[in-house]
Amino acid sequence: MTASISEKDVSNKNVNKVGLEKADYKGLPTTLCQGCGHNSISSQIIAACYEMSIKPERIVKLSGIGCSSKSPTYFLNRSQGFNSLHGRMPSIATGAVLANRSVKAIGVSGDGDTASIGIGQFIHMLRRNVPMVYIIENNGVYGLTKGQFSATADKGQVLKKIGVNPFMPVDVCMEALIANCGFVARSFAGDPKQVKELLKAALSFKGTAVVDIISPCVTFNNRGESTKSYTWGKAHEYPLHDVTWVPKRDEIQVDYKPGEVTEVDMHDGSTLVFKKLEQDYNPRDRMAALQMLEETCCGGVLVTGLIFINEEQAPLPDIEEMVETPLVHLTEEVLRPSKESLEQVMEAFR
Ligand SMILES: Cc1ncc(C[n+]2csc(CCOP(=O)(O)OP(=O)(O)O)c2C)c(N)n1
Ligand code: SF4
Ligand SMILES: [Mg+2]
Repeated sequence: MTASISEKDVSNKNVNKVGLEKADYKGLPTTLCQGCGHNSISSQIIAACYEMSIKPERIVKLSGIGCSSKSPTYFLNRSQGFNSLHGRMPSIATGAVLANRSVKAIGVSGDGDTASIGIGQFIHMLRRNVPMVYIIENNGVYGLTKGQFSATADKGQVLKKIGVNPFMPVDVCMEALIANCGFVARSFAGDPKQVKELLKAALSFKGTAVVDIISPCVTFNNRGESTKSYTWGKAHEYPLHDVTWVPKRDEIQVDYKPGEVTEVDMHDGSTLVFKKLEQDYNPRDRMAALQMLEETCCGGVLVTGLIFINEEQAPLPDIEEMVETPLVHLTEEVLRPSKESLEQVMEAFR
């Protein structure tokens, strides 16, 4: 049993604002291949939740099927979790966040789980704005079933035992933008600092936050010419900005020249600070985001960062006017309709 805040030494610098150490955010030892990008993403989920002082018990972990979907076992041991069916995680997530508005949902999916079998569920989750962080651990293959091409594999890519992929890839960020998603980001498992800051921003967001992370499969898809490999990603990563998440209690220390920094206030009172890099990119301009993805999709670069943000859209529980109290805590008296309202309902069917 982990010690509570009162039992811990408050002078311990390793303890966060809710009295927990980083080790309290860990999961079971991984059974994934050594060097798999998915492991490095799990480490950044642990770091982000610890640094944000989120109580692990407030998080629900959701996944589908795949190596990526196994990974929730390897972080946040103290959270609830549901490892669902291949491509069907969004349905389970929708039910969970409607039934209990007090939980934060983190979904981990794969490119097969999301862009192949799960593409329909993915799109409908986005148009409903289901409040959750939706991570796609994107390696271009079905890792768990031994490396077949997924729907995000590059056209013309060659894999030794599989052959040539004749089909155009699905770009999950572009799909998210088209479906009106209010938070679309892309990162690379080989860039852990950026992954962590984007995850913190996603956790501060009120609706669906899609984080597409290129996550190399070292066993089936890590040859230098693959756009989902470590070598290619490291050589071609093109960050749009330096992104830093600042908690609401910290004052923002702006040490950049005016005009070089953009700030975005998040729903939980935290702030996102963008330092422009080479180009003048505005993550609030949806059409510019689409154009940028279109122009760079086959351009030999891996564009990373926050691609689009729009905090104005209502999330699903607001649209459905769900009560704040988790449904499980509603008493029978509250749930039972009055005689009059029942009669009104019956009348509507006559
Ligand atoms: C309905 C159904 N169809 C097919 C499968 C077989 N299957 C299991 S995992 C998987 C693909 C996983 O690929 P991805 O989501 O990219 O995850 P990765 O293993 O690459 O992380 C498939 C096709 C299944 N489990 N269920
Ligand atoms: S097969 Fe690929 S995706 Fe699966 S654990 Fe190994 S490296 Fe990771
Ligand atoms: Mg995959």
